[in-house]
Amino acid sequence: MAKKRALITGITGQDGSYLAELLISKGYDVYGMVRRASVERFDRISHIQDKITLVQGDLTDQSSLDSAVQSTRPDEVYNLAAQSFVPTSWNQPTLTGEVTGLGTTRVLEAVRKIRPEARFYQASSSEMFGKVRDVPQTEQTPFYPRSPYGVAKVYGHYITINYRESYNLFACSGILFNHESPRRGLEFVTRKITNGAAKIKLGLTKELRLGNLDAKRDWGYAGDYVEAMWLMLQQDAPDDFVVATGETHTVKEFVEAAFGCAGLDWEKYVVIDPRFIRPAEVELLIGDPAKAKKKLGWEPRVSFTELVKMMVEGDLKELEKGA
Ligand code: NAP
Ligand code: G4F
Repeated sequence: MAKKRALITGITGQDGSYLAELLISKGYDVYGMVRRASVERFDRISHIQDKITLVQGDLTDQSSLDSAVQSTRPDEVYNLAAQSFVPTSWNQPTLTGEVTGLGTTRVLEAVRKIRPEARFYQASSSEMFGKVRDVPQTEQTPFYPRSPYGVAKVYGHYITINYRESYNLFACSGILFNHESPRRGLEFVTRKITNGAAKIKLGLTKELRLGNLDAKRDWGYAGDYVEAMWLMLQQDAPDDFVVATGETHTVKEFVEAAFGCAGLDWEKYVVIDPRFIRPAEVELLIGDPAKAKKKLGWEPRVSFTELVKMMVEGDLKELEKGA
């Protein structure tokens, strides 16, 4: 049987790198879309670069997306590319709308016109629940986004459903709660904390400046979550799924656990800095993954404690290597 072909937008990101590894292990031909940059930053995929094929494209440019779909003829398209950092979405609200919102329509258009038989995955977000209407949040919970990023993701979610219903595309929206890993971007709170704790442990810095420690998040491991993306596209019919652990923790609990792993008392080092407080906050996220468990047979494997430990150890190792 011919090998399946998958196109991943956002392959240089955290999730793109784990998804590419997963699809390679399943025997796919993996194509990744990358943006042109003056200096290439393929750190997360350098270990698999000889096993994947990269094509150039940008979510703001329709013709590049058409070419990417035309040249790769994918059976599955995973749209992971986005302006994904919530605070930046207040500084660059129209760019966020263009990339994270309209970019989804552009990828869907390329699929509709050129490869309508391809299955499509949209990287939707628990940030869409914002000021939450239900606890825990399910596929039925109404959205109330609290950032330009959240608003753009709501658009991406509904345009995915609309293309499914209008054109009969096999299009799925995965509503994923926060997921982290040693490959998480340094500006996101978990990695900022584990990297900060590791630097303090190694004497490279003296403090860690953070914003709201009371916000609660449902944090899982990115390696587990990309399996749910793949499973969604293997079903008989397209559908939307919440992917979460069902557990929530405050940022403060994450800080305590991470500093604990490094053998440090966090209260001596963490400074609250108003610069990191957001104009509007998402106070509480906790997802109910019951549908994903029942229909996809998906369950998270890595616990909160294991995740924190994996990230602190990863940062210590990386910093010690660089020292
Ligand atoms: P990430 O590490 O920030 O990666 C984002 C990717 O998007 C990068 O590969 C980036 O490329 C690419 N990108 C940005 N703008 C682009 C553009 N204009 N054209 C083409 N590519 C562009 O994000 P992630 O954590 O892997 O998340 C993957 C997706 O899931 C995102 O859509 C995110 O919004 C969504 N999501 C994430 C979480 C989470 O907790 N991680 C939860 C729910 C949903 P460069 O390397 O060139 O910048
Ligand atoms: O790690 P964060 O920046 O992630 P956030 O805003 O929840 O967004 C992430 O998860 C979404 C899924 O719900 C994704 F869609 C999105 O792409 C991204 O991956 O912040 C988490 C919490 C916030 O409440 C924030 O106010 O941590 C709080 N926080 C406290 N101090 C901080 C800081 N966040 C950051 N980034 N930096 C701080 O210093």
